[in-house]
Amino acid sequence: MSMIGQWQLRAAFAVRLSEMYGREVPAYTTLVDVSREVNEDVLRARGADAERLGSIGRVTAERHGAIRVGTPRELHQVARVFGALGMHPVGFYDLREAAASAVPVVSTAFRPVDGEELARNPFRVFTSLLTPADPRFFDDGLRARLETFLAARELFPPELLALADRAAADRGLPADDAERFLHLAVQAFELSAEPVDRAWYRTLERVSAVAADIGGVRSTHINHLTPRVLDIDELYRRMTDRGIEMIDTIQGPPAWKGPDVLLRQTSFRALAEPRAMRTEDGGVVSGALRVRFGEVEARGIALTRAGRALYDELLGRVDEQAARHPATARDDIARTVWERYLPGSEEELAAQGLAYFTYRLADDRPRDGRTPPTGVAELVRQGWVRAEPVVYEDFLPRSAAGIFQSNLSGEGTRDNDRQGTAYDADWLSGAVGREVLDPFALYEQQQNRSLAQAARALGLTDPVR
Ligand code: OOG
Ligand code: NI
Repeated sequence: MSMIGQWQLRAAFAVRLSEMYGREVPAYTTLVDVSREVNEDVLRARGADAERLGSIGRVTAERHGAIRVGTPRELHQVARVFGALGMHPVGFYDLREAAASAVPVVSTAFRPVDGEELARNPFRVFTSLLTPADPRFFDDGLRARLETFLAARELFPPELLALADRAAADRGLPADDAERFLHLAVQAFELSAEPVDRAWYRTLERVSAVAADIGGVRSTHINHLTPRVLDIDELYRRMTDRGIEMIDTIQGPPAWKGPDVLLRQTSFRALAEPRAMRTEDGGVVSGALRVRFGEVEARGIALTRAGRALYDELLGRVDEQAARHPATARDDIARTVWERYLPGSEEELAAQGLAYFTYRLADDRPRDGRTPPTGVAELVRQGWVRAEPVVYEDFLPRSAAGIFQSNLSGEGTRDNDRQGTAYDADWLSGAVGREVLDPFALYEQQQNRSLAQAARALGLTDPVR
């Protein structure tokens, strides 16, 4: 029987999850349609340039999902399911610190890590883990109740996990098993019809709407599924024109005339969804919860550590100026700051070591026996190699916190007099049961490999810098 490889499983899972989410949240389908229209228009207007950060095939299929789980055990199971799809945990995000309201989670993103796999299908899932042990949010009593509740539920059936382990070990599954695996995997992320214990949900909601969404129910669900768009400002306008209420801002870098860097995100507001509720006297009534929303994003070039430090510094400057000039639109302030401090071209970003590029031999490189120069910048300038930007595959904690926050119903409560529990990438690696990879190291590897290959092909022995 034919084997379905891991990347095919990943692509099929993304498609089926998208179909399922479209049935559950029809506005998502509108978002996908409008994104496709915008992408087609951008491709027509800009031609090949529109595909500089990914082929239109990749971008059209590209999605990221977001899920939230309650315990390290659940997170480890998630890692097995996504491991089957060739996705690995990358990056550590502490949203407790990035958010002003109560977002008691730490997160990572499961995604493919090598260039070829990303080009085949870049599906990724932002995955958050609840932190019941953080006393700023949960007192001892609530923590104990929450942990007992979480320990008693099962998010992923044993059959799904067994199939996942086989897919990871054999790098794929026979067609029949693949079908069963995909069915069970999508089902695990559907919104459950089981009535929500209203009193318990409310108790958690007073602390944090996110805590209630995670720990107030006996199952998990996809929170949002995000398409990628080539012009997010245009997307925002078109969604608004259709009468869909968007959050106030586009998170991340401002619109400006220089290169797109990192990630810009926005969303339509969380919609009220009907959910059955079990009341205190055991009856079931119909209620509604507002937790799921429709995010959309535009991706730019991956920044180096230095580039990222500059980005964070610029955000700080924008905050400072926005506080001093409350009457000026934040976006205008941001654009001015960007134009002043961020290099306005890919060449400059590369020359200053602020962004990642891969390098390949130019088809029309000199062939007259000349010896190529040894420095990267000169190799590019004299037409020996071409630089191609590396797309940012990860997330931004502050944007993530902003997206969480703008879609929460209440602020929740948080006791800042208490010391928060410290978590880091190492701790999360232990919880996930596999190493949480460093995104910068992955980008750097990709860049260095391409440079080494180009240097070898040109017969250069000196390391190219
Ligand atoms: C995750 C929010 C973060 C993003 O794209 O930054 C996120 C969530 O709401 O669970 O998905
Ligand atoms: Ni998201």
